[in-house]
Amino acid sequence: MQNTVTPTHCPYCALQCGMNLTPEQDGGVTVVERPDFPVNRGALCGKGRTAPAVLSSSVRLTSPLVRNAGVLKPATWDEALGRIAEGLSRTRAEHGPDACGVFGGGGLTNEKAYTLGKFARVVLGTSQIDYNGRFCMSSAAAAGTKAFGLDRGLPFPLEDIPKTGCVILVGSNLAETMPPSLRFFTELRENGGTLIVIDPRRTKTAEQADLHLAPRPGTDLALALGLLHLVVAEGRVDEEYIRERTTGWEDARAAAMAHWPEYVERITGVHVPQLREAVRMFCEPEAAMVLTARGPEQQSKGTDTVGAWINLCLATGRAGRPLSGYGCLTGQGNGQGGREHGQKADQLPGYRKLTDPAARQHVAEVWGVDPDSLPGPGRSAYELLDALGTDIRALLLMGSNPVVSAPRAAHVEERIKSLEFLAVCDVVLSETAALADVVLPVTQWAEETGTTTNLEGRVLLRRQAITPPDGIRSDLDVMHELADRLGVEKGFPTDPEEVFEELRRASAGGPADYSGITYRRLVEENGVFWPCPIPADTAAAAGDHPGTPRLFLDRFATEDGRARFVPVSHRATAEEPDDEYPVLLTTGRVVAQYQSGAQTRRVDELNAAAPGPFVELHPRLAERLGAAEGDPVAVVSRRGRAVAPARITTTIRPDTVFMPFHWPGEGRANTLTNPALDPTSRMPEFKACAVRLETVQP
Ligand SMILES: Nc1nc2c(c(=O)[nH]1)N[C@H]1C(S)=C(S)[C@@H](COP(=O)(O)OP(=O)(O)OC[C@H]3O[C@@H](n4cnc5c(=O)[nH]c(N)nc54)[C@H](O)[C@@H]3O)O[C@H]1N2
Ligand SMILES: Nc1nc2c(c(=O)[nH]1)N[C@H]1C(S)=C(S)[C@@H](COP(=O)(O)OP(=O)(O)OC[C@H]3O[C@@H](n4cnc5c(=O)[nH]c(N)nc54)[C@H](O)[C@@H]3O)O[C@H]1N2
Ligand code: SF4
Ligand SMILES: [Mo]
Repeated sequence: MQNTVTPTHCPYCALQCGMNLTPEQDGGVTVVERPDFPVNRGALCGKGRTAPAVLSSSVRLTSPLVRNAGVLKPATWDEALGRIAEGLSRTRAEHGPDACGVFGGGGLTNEKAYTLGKFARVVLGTSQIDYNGRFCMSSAAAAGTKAFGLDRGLPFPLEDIPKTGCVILVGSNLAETMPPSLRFFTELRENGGTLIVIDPRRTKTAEQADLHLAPRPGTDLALALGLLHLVVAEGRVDEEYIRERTTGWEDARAAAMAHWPEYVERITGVHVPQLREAVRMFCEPEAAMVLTARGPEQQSKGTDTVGAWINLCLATGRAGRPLSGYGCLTGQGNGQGGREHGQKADQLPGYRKLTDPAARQHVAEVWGVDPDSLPGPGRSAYELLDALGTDIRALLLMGSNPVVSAPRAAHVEERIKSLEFLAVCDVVLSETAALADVVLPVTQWAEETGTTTNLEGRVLLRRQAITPPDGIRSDLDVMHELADRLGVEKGFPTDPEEVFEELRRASAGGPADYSGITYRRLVEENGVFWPCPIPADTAAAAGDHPGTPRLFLDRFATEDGRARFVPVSHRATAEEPDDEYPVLLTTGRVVAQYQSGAQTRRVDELNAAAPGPFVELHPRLAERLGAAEGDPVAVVSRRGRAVAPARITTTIRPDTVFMPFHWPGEGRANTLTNPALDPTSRMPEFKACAVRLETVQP
């Protein structure tokens, strides 16, 4: 491995930028440009560029830790694994398998996510598994499945974006959250296309737009319905497309017609002429796209909201046609693959349903177990965290830091503390790992091999470039060892390619079919888009199917091949402002920190750029409050109180404040957020809750 360049991918977001790694004398790696990967063509954001800093032993865990007399202390692997096996088996014996919970992450490779789901169902026999992707794109996934019969973030490659006529970006700040992807939108505008951005804040992304609409947080559903109303009123409906490729238009149309532009203006704060302008820009060109991200999705009505945007695409004939369609910009490194292979409460590998008898039969056969032994669906992420310490007494957590990232975080933290047993696998001592009884230090991206599936549905191979430090093992090793100690000796390989070979078989015939993909193809072809089945012709071998960069061009993945309109109507957020809590809080990200910050808060360059939390507010609101730039401001909700310095800017609506969620402690945004759940996706309302502001003596 010495002195060779290893082409691989970034450990962070769903863009999965390509990068080359060269080994250093001291055992580390340097990131160098990798121009041959089409998504980023060599460009990287600061997080990707500095990712090797988290490999250095000074910031990471280097030994297992076991809690003794209340204190976490270094221990041998044997002792640490033994304690976990004992904690889980005792809980299971005393309280049944569902008293053991498992919590995963959308940053885990496909191999890990697959193995974690199998571990929960086969080794522990528990139904109680879910993961942080529930907090991420689950509303878009639910809406996509309803409308198209299939959920793949983008149904087309990013390279289609510059060639379409208009893109509506709903609640995405990709200039900060996926910086290299901005290029596609710049090229779109250079080619004469237009960009509409919908965000309560005039973000770096909104600055690039031809039209920026700034609705009140939590009102995107009304906005989309208002646009559809205008599409109908202005005679811009594609009747022929609706007849040939969809069902359910009449009901959806009737629901939209109840949303008059003036009514929508009152709800959203977006003026009618702007709504008309958006409709004109979206409908005039031959092709157009709607892309959503967390803004409209992380709402207690996220599924309906995305459904309304899909309705707009369907009514105008802008789905399943070249250069047109609806897509969701998935967030985490393996946000797409992580939701396909069985760490979600209701899923089996290949994006199969846990409640489908044929799916259970197929997967049980691959796993060599009785289908009846597989548990049914469990709780969603927040509901699982909320049940800790009561129904769920022991938890194995891998790839998430809910103490910082879960809604109503003080309550979740208290639930985690009330567990009888907590085991965490991580690369650093995250705020959640610090509460564990056992912490296991695991290998990272550059030290191990595995596949991820990026936001385009492109399956990629991340390759090992360096040897991990002594004393560290991979998540796959951990699950192998635990399975063994819990009496399941076979079926948990430690070699990622061996796991992938099994995943191929488990996914075969499912919606997310990976059976035609091999590690070799991933190297040779720079990634393969799923579905990629082995062709039915038995003479054909893996490798004959080209993969599917573009979905739905001939038919949708529903039984009749037609897309389904969903009749949806506006409803308020779970918590509207009132006299006591008169301001809306929304939350999100800054460019230099990643998620709960567990990794990026350990990188000096990133901390220098984004040292801590802040409360973004409009000068009018700041004046009423009597706060000046940099003054500490308390933000108080029904869940709790957070304090952070004021950042005063005219780029935010005067009725709204914004906080990034990357930090623990006093400035933790999630102390405030509302865990009101979407009824379908079980997504919490991260993007809108009622707060009041108070000044604080510095
Ligand atoms: N730097 C950085 N990049 C990241 C991440 C990170 O933590 N840091 N995380 C990755 C992950 S997992 C994800 S999911 C993605 C998320 O990527 P984005 O969705 O782009 O990120 P957010 O900042 O959560 O939200 C986007 C925008 O939604 C706006 N918004 C807030 N409320 C509303 C609303 O009610 N309606 C509308 N329309 N907009 C609203 C916010 O003002 C914000 O600008 O980023 C990925 N990339
Ligand atoms: N208020 C508010 N809250 C939010 C959001 C928001 O917009 N607003 N967004 C939500 C969204 S979209 C998301 S995706 C979540 C994300 O929030 P989290 O789930 O907390 O995500 P991370 O901070 O990425 O946590 C990943 C953890 O796993 C560790 N890790 C990384 N790689 C590996 C690995 O390979 N194996 C193991 N075992 N560990 C690993 C990291 O060090 C880190 O501690 O936050 C959600 N929370
Ligand atoms: S945009 Fe995402 S994938 Fe690309 S370098 Fe930055 S964090 Fe990594
Ligand atoms: Mo996410």
